[in-house]
Amino acid sequence: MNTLPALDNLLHARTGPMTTELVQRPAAFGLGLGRVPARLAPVATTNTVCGFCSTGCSLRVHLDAEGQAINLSADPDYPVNLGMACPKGWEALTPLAAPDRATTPLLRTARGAPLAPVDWPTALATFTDRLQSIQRDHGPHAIAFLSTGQIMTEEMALLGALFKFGLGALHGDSNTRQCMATSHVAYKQSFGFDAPPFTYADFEESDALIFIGANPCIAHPIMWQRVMMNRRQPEIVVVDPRATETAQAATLHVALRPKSDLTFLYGLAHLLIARGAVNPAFIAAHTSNYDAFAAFVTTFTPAHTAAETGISLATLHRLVDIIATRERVSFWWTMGVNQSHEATRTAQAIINLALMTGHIGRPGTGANSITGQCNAMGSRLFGNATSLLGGYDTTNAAHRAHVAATLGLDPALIPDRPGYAYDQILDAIERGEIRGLWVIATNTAHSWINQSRARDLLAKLDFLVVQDMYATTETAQLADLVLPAAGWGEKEGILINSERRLAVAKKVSRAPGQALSDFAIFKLVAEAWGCGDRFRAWSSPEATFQILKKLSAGQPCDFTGIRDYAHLADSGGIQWPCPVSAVAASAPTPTSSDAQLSAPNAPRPAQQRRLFADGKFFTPDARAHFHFDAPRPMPEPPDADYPFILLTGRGSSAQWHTGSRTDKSAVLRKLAPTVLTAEINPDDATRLGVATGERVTVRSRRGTAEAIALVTPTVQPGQIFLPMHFGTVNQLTFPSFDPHSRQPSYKACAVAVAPVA
Ligand SMILES: Nc1nc2c(c(=O)[nH]1)N[C@H]1C(S)=C(S)[C@@H](COP(=O)(O)OP(=O)(O)OC[C@H]3O[C@@H](n4cnc5c(=O)[nH]c(N)nc54)[C@H](O)[C@@H]3O)O[C@H]1N2
Ligand SMILES: Nc1nc2c(c(=O)[nH]1)N[C@H]1C(S)=C(S)[C@@H](COP(=O)(O)OP(=O)(O)OC[C@H]3O[C@@H](n4cnc5c(=O)[nH]c(N)nc54)[C@H](O)[C@@H]3O)O[C@H]1N2
Ligand code: SF4
Ligand SMILES: [Mo]
Repeated sequence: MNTLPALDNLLHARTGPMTTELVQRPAAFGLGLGRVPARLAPVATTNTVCGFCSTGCSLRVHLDAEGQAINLSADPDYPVNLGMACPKGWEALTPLAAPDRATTPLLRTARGAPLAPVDWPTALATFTDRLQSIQRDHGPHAIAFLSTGQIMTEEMALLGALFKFGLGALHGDSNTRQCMATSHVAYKQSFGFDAPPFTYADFEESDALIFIGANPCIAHPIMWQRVMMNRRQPEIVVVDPRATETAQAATLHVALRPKSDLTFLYGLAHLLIARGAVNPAFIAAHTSNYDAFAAFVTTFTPAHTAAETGISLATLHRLVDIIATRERVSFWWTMGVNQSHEATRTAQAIINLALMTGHIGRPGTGANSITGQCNAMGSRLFGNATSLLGGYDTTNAAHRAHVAATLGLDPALIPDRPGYAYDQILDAIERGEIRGLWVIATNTAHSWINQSRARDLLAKLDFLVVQDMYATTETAQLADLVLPAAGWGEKEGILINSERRLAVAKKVSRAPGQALSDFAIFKLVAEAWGCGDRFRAWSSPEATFQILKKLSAGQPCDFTGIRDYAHLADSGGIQWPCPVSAVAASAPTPTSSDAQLSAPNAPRPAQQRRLFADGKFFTPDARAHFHFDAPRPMPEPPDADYPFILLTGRGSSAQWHTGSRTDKSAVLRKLAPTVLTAEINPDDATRLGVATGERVTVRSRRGTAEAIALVTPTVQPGQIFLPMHFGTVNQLTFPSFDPHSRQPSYKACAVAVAPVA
């Protein structure tokens, strides 16, 4: 084992310069900084991309003489956020300084013993000894990992490659399964590649924007700002059981019954066909299977659709009018669609509407899945979970050979089948098949569905490693070994936003104590494990970026035209695809002072690019395919004992998921309730004798949560809304999954509500 020299280098490197491109711009610091003590006066500024949501806003971080971040402001020159940021972005530096950061590795030496600090060599030796002994006793596939859409692309690629091609294991998945798996599968089947087609300019260029199961006011506030900048007097339609902040700002709110979306969308298709509001030329030239789809939707009559969804005929006709008459119609969806027992077909029903009307490939159109986490797109392309690095097919021998050759590896090292999905990994733990688990940048013991079982299974493991910024997360508290990770702002790499834009996140702060970047930890594991030679070329994040670039060559996501990090930084980020021809065709741009340091005269591709302008899709016949299936009933409908449907989702723009980062900011804590709040309709509240501010229990067949009632007409009678940011919420949720994407259906289960006596 040859870890020590590498470790020395890594720890030493932490004391070096924070960023390689400190740009002197003293004149820029007059604004926004207030009274900064002289010793903290910024001497430089650098641009980075936000590490919370998938919008991918650019932030200008102001640095002291040592290159440490002092504070930040929103970047006015970036094509995504145009000088805006939401509260999480403005507060992005605060969670880095939290007192509960993991600053050394922590080890539990016996069951029930507390976690105690150990040094890195001990942590690495324990990691390899325990996981290798599990593999010896139970086979190579008895260990698994669960990772994230919140680390750098280079980090997720290295993890996936290390685990499968180095540690010789098969099963690894990420929280992207909870989030974007449905979009991934839906696009892949319909378009031939996981390719969200839009660019953010489409928010401004649409005549009608139809949001389905999406609440961008809260979850993607800066995308919503872009909608507000639309000057075409657009219709804004929100399809959501709740009158969300977004629905309240819409021109039409379609408050359908939870999980009736598939019927609703087929009903719209039926009406569009009946009205002759389809685009036969587009269908004939660019799609397949339309006739079967048209025949299938004949039974989705307006009367049937209205009865199943609770939507009036007048509303159905008004919406069909909008789609039929507006020139540029765009469809947008998020978790209200992706988290469902029939999610993939629902997403494809949206895609089908865009295809049959030809609303795709033109400005202001598209069947557009909005991503969730800052790098969900990176994990979809390079997580090495469902598909092989770079979107290749792991079951295809030619693809495996190509990836192996690009990486300089023996093809035999590349597994010929995908590993288990998240839920299947947990099932395998239950069976005793998987006994060691490595959890990276996700908080399973809060965010996974049906928590009691999830926690029982984590406790059943022989060895649980958690690699996180904080030792206090629910999952870290259950770990046998905690590896302290640097977070966003303390390391560098590429994040890919919802519109496929690659951008560089920079190191602007030193990680605390002995915390290391995930990249560095993966490299150390490779050395400790004895497979470091296979990853020699992955010597730094930027060297890894060059490897990923090679893997992208010739794929729909080809970004070989991006020269390096400096090129990206100078270009306002770059959307894929960006093959060499995309930049060769464009003129050199005037260089900014950033560029003069390292990327003189690198040509920029156009800043806003959408896919499918030529009507050619990524399927073998270049046609988009219509997919459909009959709707199925909700797996756990309400009944006499559990009469309410529980909806869950984002509570406020200040709260991020399980709160491990956002709860550390006093500013963000002031912007949202700090206790679990249950939103309930006034009719139900009156019937139950509950008033706002009073305590209620929300009970399902799996658990009970206590909450404070918030009586509001924004939820329909018979429904309850709980924000996901509180640990008890997933005690209640019912574990059902979409059969194609295996994404959990977090947003529908049966509960009972009662006042606390
Ligand atoms: N502030 C903040 N922003 C975030 C996040 C965060 O935690 N906090 N997380 C990020 C991530 S990872 C994600 S994935 C996105 C999620 O972004 P969104 O999907 O927009 O957020 P959610 O609140 O989960 O769900 C959206 C809506 O789906 C509705 N819904 C529930 N059931 C149904 C149904 O059956 N049909 C329809 N049509 N709608 C339904 C809910 O009422 C809810 O308003 O947000 C990202 N942005
Ligand atoms: N009921 C219900 N449950 C849901 C949802 C819902 O709508 N309803 N939504 C689901 C969705 S869409 C999602 S995406 C998931 C999110 O669920 P999680 O992924 O579990 O949520 P986070 O709180 O974002 O957890 C990320 C963890 O990574 C750590 N971390 C942050 N940055 C780094 C880093 O750079 N390195 C390392 N090693 N660690 C880091 C953080 O401290 C945190 O502990 O929740 C899902 N769960
Ligand atoms: S909208 Fe998303 S990317 Fe932009 S500042 Fe807020 S959290 Fe960050
Ligand atoms: Mo998500």
